[in-house]
Amino acid sequence: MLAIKEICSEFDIGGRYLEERELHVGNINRTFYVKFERDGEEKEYIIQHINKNVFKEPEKGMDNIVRVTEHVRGKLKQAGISTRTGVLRAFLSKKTGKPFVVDSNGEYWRCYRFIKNSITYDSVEDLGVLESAGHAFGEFLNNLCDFDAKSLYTTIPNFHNTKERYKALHEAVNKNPVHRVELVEKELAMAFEYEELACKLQEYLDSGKIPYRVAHNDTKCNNVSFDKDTGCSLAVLDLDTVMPGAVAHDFGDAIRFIANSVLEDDPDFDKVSLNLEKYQAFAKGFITQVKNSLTELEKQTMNLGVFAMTVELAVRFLTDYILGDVYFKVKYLEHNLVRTKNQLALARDVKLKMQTMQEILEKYI
Ligand code: GN1
Ligand code: MG
Repeated sequence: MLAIKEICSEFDIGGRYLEERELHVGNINRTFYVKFERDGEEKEYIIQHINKNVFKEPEKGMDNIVRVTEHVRGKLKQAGISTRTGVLRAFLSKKTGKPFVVDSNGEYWRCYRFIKNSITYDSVEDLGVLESAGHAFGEFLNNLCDFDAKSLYTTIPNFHNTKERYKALHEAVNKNPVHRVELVEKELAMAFEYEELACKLQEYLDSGKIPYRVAHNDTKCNNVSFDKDTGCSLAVLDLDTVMPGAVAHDFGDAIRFIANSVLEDDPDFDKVSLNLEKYQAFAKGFITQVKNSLTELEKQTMNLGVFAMTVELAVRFLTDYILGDVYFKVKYLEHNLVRTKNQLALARDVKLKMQTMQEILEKYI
């Protein structure tokens, strides 16, 4: 891999390089924080290596990101909100004028302005911060509600198509390339037990009963940046998967991550549960932002989204475990299996709490 300093020199950012450090965030791309100095001022940037194994056509993906961030920037300006902190800005290559650089190995890199004094959290305990995260994702969708979803390039086909995710699991089981199927019989049985309910949201989408809209599609709380001092949300990050999707996918993915009592890869499965206080805080921030643009049925399917996304992640982690860890970054041998068990435990709890979740949601709908 090329030196980050050299990659930086290809972008139109200028100044004197001071330091870099890798940020170990996300399961797909590699991310680096870089500091420069210009005219006596510190300038901070994020350099990201785009995983081509996952994002097959980085140029088209970057085109999505530029169009979407421009749209959001316009909305923020209208509302008098700072565009320096409220939305990502991608820098251009000095040579090509494109929002990415291709290195001599054919690898793709992008460069964003690092949002000053910002921080991201892998887990959040403070209910105010959780509400703010909900607000951020809800507002992001709201700002894009007049953006033509169909005009976006689909960076990963069938990304949240739960039925297709099950198909991929079946295929992995049949292939069994690294002889792990025999180790996961219990998990497979549980995943298949949940299949019908987990695929219901997809059926609503397939039959047109609920619409495809512009969705973020990866609403983990570490994909929002917060002001270090005030705890207020600033911008939504990680825009590679912004493409047509269901609002319930975004709500569900956020809840399965943020309202789990433990991290998604915590091996203490007895501690896994859906924390209803956290659920309520996020839901309040999110739903109050999006409710005016949702149809009745969409409102009724939000919690189905929580179940579907939790099961879908279990299915994706399990598929990857069976295939020999080819997609998600893993830190140890059983990492994907631990993630699977964690998400299955969460799905069980979500199913038990559906009714209570709906009662909470009604307050904000
Ligand atoms: C990946 O890269 P990161 O951590 O933001 C994945 C999400 C999963 C998540 C699980 C493009 O997101 O779909 O929910 O891991 N992103 C992609 O932690 O597959
Ligand atoms: Mg991320």
